[in-house]
Amino acid sequence: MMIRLLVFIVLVTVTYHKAEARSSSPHRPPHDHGCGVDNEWKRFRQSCYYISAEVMNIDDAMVECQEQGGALVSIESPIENYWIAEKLNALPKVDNRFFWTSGFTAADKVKDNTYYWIWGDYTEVGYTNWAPGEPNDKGYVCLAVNRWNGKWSDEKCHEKFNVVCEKKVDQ
Ligand SMILES: [Ca+2]
Repeated sequence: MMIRLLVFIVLVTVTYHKAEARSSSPHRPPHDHGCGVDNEWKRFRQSCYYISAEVMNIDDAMVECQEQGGALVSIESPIENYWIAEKLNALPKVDNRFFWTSGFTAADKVKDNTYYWIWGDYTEVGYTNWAPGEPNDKGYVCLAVNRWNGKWSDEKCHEKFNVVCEKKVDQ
């Protein structure tokens, strides 16, 4: 009788723990937060972010993000800007204070040829966080974010900076 009771308790315990393990990770393997397992992407809300260890110009930055499975970052809200700046700020050692984003300028040919800023997916830049006096450069310029305060600056696209990549989380 005692043995039967013990077997019953063990079975109930094992079943309970199995059910608990299933419910805590219904679809994904452990450590996968929607950004893939065992890589350097970090999750924030509905996006994953990757910060390159290497510096490069904007053309190489685009290729780097594509090879990593994403695209250059678009910063669309204060909270996203804050989160990114916090991550950049916490980096142990990088040479530059600027990091590339997907922002670039385009001329409105239909209107008066004035320039405005768009993100890599061709949506117009809405929320902005320009540093005082920015944007102020001429020619082929791209949008960089300052690691120390999250403020934006236009910088020559051929400059070599680290890169922030973004990819949307699969729903
Ligand atoms: Ca500038």
